[in-house]
Amino acid sequence: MKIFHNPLHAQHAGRQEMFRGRMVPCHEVPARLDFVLAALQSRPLGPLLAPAIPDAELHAAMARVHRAPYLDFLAHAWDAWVAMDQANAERDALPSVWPLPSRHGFRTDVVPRNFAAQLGLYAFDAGTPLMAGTWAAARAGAGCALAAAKDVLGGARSAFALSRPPGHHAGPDYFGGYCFLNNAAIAAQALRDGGHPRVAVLDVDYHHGNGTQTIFYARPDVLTVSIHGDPATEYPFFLGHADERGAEAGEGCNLNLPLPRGTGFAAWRAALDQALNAVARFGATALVVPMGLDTFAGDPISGFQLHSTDYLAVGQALAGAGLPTVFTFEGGYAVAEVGTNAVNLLEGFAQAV
Ligand code: SP5
Ligand code: ZN
Repeated sequence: MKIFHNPLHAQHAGRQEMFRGRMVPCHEVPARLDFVLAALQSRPLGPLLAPAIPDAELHAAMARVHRAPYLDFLAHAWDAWVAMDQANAERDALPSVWPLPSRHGFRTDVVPRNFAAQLGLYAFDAGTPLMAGTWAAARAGAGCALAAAKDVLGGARSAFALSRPPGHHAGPDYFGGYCFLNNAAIAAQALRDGGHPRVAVLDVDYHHGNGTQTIFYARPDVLTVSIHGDPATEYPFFLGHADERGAEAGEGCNLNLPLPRGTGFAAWRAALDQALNAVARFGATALVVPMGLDTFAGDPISGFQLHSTDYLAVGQALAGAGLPTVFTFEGGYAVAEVGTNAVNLLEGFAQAV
């Protein structure tokens, strides 16, 4: 399995996120990726590569799942933030005003000139700081996802896009949940565009993959499945319920499997079987796995009870789908264990193939 890693990831390093009225240290830190690299060094799964995708090709792939004004916003966000106030150069950008889209008549069809307002137009939380290197890091990460998809299109059984910031909470035109560009969606769309007629996304992060769901919600050619903490109590709260089944031509092509906080491996594994059955019934010819390791019992912000050895079994079960598979790197905030857990999952997959 080739591993496409993002050499620019550390340019995105948020200091603080807003949590219940105070600023707390960011959970989504550069060390997460370094621990995965360290685990891969002691248990190699394949060559480590830094992808080189031409600008035009990368931009076209991002534009297949994200709207042009949003990509433009991201590309210029840091400069606009500093232009508001030179003192902003020392601060991460975070929104503090939102339009409550589709409620109470607040308008989202007019992009405000005020940049603080633009942050609120394009973000859905105040936990996702944007800084000078965010665009470069996120963009290179999308390149990893695209390179992994191309490798699989070229015949590889699997590939791993090892990048941060993560992606599965980012929607067509919004960021949040530590995510800016939806790497898994970019990979899934690239697999479609490369000739796979039906692609499945099976999201195993603790949090609902709201961005991916929304991007493909009306699409009959991409199945989105997510196993996650019940949004009644867990982030992202406003999407991820079991009754969201897809829309229009995509009716029936979204499956949410919410589980209560405290769920252990036996019940989680049963949900994975349900998810894999749906992937098989759908007739997918390729699979994308947004791989969050925040289902780990030791995760500081999550509530499932998986243990490190369980991830070997998760990888093995995923391999049972028998599909060319792209893995992306999503959550997982027990930093010292995230490398072991990620490599356990990938090794479980590789050894079962
Ligand atoms: C990719 C991913 O896993 N994103 C998760 C985003 C969750 N953001 C909200 C988490 C708030 C937790 N803050 C806990 C502070 C405890 N001191
Ligand atoms: Zn997560």
